[in-house]
Amino acid sequence: MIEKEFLCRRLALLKKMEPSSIILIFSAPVAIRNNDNPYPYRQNSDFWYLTGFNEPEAMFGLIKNSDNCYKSLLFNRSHNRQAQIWGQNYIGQESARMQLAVDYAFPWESINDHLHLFLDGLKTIYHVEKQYYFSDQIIFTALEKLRINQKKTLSVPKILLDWRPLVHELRLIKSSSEITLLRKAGLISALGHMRALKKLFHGIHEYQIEGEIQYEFNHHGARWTAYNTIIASGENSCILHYTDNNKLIKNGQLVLIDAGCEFQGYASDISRTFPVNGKFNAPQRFIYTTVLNALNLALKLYQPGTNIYTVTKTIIAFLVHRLVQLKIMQGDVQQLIKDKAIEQFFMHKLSHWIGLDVHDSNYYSQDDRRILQPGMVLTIEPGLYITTDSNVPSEYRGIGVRIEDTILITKNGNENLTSTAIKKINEIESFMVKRKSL
Ligand SMILES: [Mn+2]
Repeated sequence: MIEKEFLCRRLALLKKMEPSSIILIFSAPVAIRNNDNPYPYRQNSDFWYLTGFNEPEAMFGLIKNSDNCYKSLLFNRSHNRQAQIWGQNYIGQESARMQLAVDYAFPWESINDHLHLFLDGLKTIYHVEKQYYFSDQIIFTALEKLRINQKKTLSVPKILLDWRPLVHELRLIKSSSEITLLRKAGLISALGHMRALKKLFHGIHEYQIEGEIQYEFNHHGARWTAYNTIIASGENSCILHYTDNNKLIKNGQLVLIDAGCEFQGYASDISRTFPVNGKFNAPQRFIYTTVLNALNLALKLYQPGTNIYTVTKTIIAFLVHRLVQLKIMQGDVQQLIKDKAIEQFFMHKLSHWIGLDVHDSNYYSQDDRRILQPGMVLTIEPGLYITTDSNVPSEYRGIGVRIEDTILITKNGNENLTSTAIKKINEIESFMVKRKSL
């Protein structure tokens, strides 16, 4: 039987829906890597959140009739013995009704024949336009069928709304079972970084460290990464989404690692920056300490009642103040803050939500004034990236540092889900001395 939690989520969503409405959510299509060879399948997170169903070519619908009667609807692939032999074991309609607790289930290939009958007479359709080409086609076909028939017996819903504000609002606050999975994802990701630290030497390629991290994730039951791993040595660390990972790691460099696993659908996001030879030199140490202190300050500030905007303001003031002291920035601190001069060295956001997606609840991703409350999970990721062409004292050029943890907002503050990955300078340096005997 389906876990109760999926049913609770559907009920919570139904409460938010307009009377006389239907919400339509499509599963993700298979993505082709080359020729007939697909990428590993990953379900659409919203579809998963409401169904726990991992097949492509499916549509989940929730209907709220005007008399507050609720029904659920699924179109999915038919069970097929021939396909099963090739490893494609679709559950089909009969099992879907039981396993996924839906009232109606129809074969996917009949969606254009049947969907319009479920829209007939309702006032509102919730659909996200332009998410997938095929899903727009299906909705337009159904609406067209109703329009053609309108004069006879069928009637067309007049209102089209986006369901993301409703679903993403629910996803913003994690349940206790989601928190359990996020904790595990955080721990496994942290262990991946610890393995990277153990295996980091000059003379190997960045992708070899990527492989070590992948090994550790798999070893603990996390098959996939939550996003493409970044292993950026030396000045590559100043390229924010560097995923080439194909350069040789050299003595004396810092290596910026941004890697997190996906555990049972839930993401973690960690960045660490390590010195290849086991010791930070003076300029590396100044930059690293600045970023680490910024992270520690944010860890103190994040708690219920504040918001990302307020914490970010404090962190930027701290960074500017410190960079002026280091003579990396020049001028009046208040003026530099006003002019957003920090964007030359820190050009991304301090925090983002995380959950089923690494950038989670994306309908609310721009809303940094949202008041934090227990159950929200977000990252803290201050960074400083000083490109080789920066107009700063030469010893700082080519240094890029990001340190990132994933936290859960709790009743009294926050819980760091990724603290197992060490980040204090003395801890990193002594670990790297001892590691040969580990
Ligand atoms: Mn992040």
